[in-house]
Parts: sequence; structure tokens; C-alpha cells
Amino acid sequence: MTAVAPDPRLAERAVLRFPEGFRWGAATASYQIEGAAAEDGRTPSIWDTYARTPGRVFQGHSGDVACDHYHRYRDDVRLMAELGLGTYRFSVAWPRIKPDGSGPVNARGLDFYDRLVDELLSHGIEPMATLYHWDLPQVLEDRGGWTNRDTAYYLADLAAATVTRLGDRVATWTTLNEPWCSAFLGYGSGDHAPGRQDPVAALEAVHHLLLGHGLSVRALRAGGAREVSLTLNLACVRPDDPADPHDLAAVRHIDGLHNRIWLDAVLKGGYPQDMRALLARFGVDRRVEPGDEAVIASPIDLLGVNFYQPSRVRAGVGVTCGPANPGSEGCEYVPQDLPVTAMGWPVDATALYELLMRLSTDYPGTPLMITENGAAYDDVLVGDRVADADRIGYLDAHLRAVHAAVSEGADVRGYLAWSLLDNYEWAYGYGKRFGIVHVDYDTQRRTPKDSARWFTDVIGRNGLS
Ligand code: IFM
Repeated sequence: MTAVAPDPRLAERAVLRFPEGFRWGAATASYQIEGAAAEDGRTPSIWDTYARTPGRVFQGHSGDVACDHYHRYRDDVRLMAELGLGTYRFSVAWPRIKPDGSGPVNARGLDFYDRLVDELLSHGIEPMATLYHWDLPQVLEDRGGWTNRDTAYYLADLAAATVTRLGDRVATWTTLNEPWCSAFLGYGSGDHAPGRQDPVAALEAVHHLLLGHGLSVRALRAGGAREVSLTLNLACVRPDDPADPHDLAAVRHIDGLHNRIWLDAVLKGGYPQDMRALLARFGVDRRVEPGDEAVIASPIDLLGVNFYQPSRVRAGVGVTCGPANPGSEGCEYVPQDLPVTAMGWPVDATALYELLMRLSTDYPGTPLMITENGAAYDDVLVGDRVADADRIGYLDAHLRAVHAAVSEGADVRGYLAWSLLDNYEWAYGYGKRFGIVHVDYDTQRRTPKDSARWFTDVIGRNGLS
């Protein structure tokens, strides 16, 4: 019998393909990779201060050098091109561009992003710029930071200055990255800079971040931005007992803080009733001035979704979900019987599928993009190789979840891995590695992990085998 050659169409069918034009890439953030903390006019951000405060960050690590990307960006862009990335999401450092937070533009600060954008474009990589990924100039924090309404207007000034310089080459702009973290970890639990622990301050920060977002959307559009977005770290919050009305009420509160307070304000024209009541309970409703909600609801073109882990809550007596969740008395997080990453975060990709389907139902009409997804594992570099099968498993499972949601109608336009490089993981310093590329912090040598090679294949076939 003659052997029959396999039908190439079968191989085609075995691949889970993403829609034509799906955007693939990776993300980073200024303070986490740039280093050069005192160069070319940059002033300290709240993270420089926080990192220097004893006991705040793992082993006192700071972003002073980080991945030295400020000096090595050309090599990093070349690496991105070798990996086949089509999109690169980075953030600009506010204290580089406006060293005194609100005053004149520092041309040398913008020059860096100008060079970076040109380098990306010359390698065929689409730049996607985020205005605020947590590095508020310390001088602004000294004036109240996000509890001060002025900060919202200063963010819009930063937007105007940045889009004026880069808008001819950067099409896609993001105002804020994960304002939940800025507000609730920065001012509520104090786990992030500036390290304040005050529920009133946290809720004031929510409103001023959202106001800053809306004002920046308008400034970006006025400056000619073609695609304007906001990136949220949204949660899939599940009840411990779906039949228990108290557990469902606990879910509603945590869902309000993580999801609806942001989503409804931006996409539905105003704060949801229960979150409005929460603002009033803490006396923060008086910060909401007439017209603010309309500014916040300025139309966006894309909603960025950052997703890492599911959460589960239940009702209880004498418990709370902690200071990052104001008003959560009577709710608690429940441990989940799931595998965890090196962060201790439970892994369950079905939660991403549920989240995307929920967004499609509750907030239709806004295209979505996964602007961060990934996992930290305790990687080991052996010779020239990091065999990070766990990370590949994580990414593969989450991409399957995205694919399933897309197949059922979710309008997801792209997927960006967090992160391109191992980097400064905030209060965990350099102790946690999220990169698909390993960084040796002593030599600054970059080594693509197995996951990077795997991701290159995924991008190449626009799908999963
Ligand atoms: O490293 C962070 C990033 O800055 C924002 N999103 C979550 C990542 C992992 O914690």
C-alpha cells in the first residue's frame, strides 16, 4: 500500500485561529524597566520614595536601574522584532516629561519616547502608549496626589504634551493603567506607593483618577489621537455559595469596587447606585462636581483588560476583605483550591472567559483588548535556557479562554503578554519574574524563555495548535 500524505487542511483545522488582524504583543511599564532614575531631568516619583522607605519593598529594591531599558531600548526593540511582536505597550514616566508634575515640559524626557517610538516603527512594531502606570511625580503627592482634584487636570496636561510630540506616530493611547491599584493599594491598604491607609483618600483617588481619565481622553482627542483607551484590572468575583444571598451581596460589593465603579462611570455615564452610596458613606460624594460624570464618560475606542486571577468571596461576621476594599465589613475572601503562581495567585483561565462574556453582555459596543496577562514563576536559567513550562501552560490556557470568548461573540481585538521582560514587580522588587524574557540583573543579559519561543509560534500562526 502507498502511504497517503496527511491532508494539510487537517493541520489547519487543528489550529485555534484568532480573527484576522488580531493584535499580538507584550507590555511593560516605565518604572518597572527603564532605570535611569535621575537622568535627563527626571525627578523622583512616588515609587522612588516608597522604595526608599524601610520595610516597604522586598529587600529595599528600587527602580533606579531596573532593566536599564532607558539605555538598552534599541536592543530591546530588536529582541521584540525577533520574537515577532506586532504591538508593544509601554508607559511614559510623568516625572521625565514634567519633572515638577504640572509645569513646563522637559524636552529631554519626551526625546526618549520619541526615539523609542521611531525604533519600534522602524522594526514594524506598533507602539501603544500609556500615560499613567503609577509613577506619579513625588512633588504632586506632596500636594495631595490623587486626593487632590488638581492632579486630574495635570494628567490631562501630560496627555496634551505627550500626544503633541508623539501623536503623529502613536495611534493608540491609554490614559490609566489599573486605577484600582493606584487608588485602593496606593491610598487604601498602603501596599503600593504612596503607601497611605485611608479609605476616604482611596475613594477620593478613585474619583480623581476617573476625572483625570476623562479629561485626558478629551486632551488626547484634541491632539489627534486615533484610538483612545483605558486599561482596568477587572475581576471575576465568584460567590462561595451561589445559592446564599449573603454571599451574593458580598460579591456585589467587591464587584462594585473592582469592576462597576470604573466600568459604569466610563461606559454607562455615571457611578452605579451602590457605589454612589459608598462614596456618600465616606463623605466623598461631595467631591463629585456637576459635569464630572459626563467628562468621565467621554467615549473611548477600546477597553484594556488586565487579567491574572479569579476571586471568591463570602459573607461572614466580624470579617472584611481588607483595607483595599473600603466598606467591605461582612465580606471576606475565600481561599481557592487551585494551583497558584509564584505570587500565590490562583490560576483558573475559565474566569477570564467568564469576565469577557460578562463584559460583552453588560457593556456591549466597546472593543476589548487583553492589555496584560501572564504569570510569575520561580524560573531557573540553566545555561542559555529557561524551561518555563508552567508559564506556557498559563498563557496557553488563558489564550484558549480568550479564543472561546471570541468564538462566542466577545469583541476582543488583541492580546499582550505581561511582561516582555522580567522587571521590578513593585513591592516584590526583583523577587518575582513575569517576563517571557529572562533578565540577569547583574549583567543585564536578556534570554528569551521557552515561553517567548512558544509565543512567537502562536503569533506566527495567529492561533494555538
Ligand atoms: O507588574 C504588574 C503591572 O505593573 C500591572 N499589572 C499587574 C502586573 C503584575 O503584578
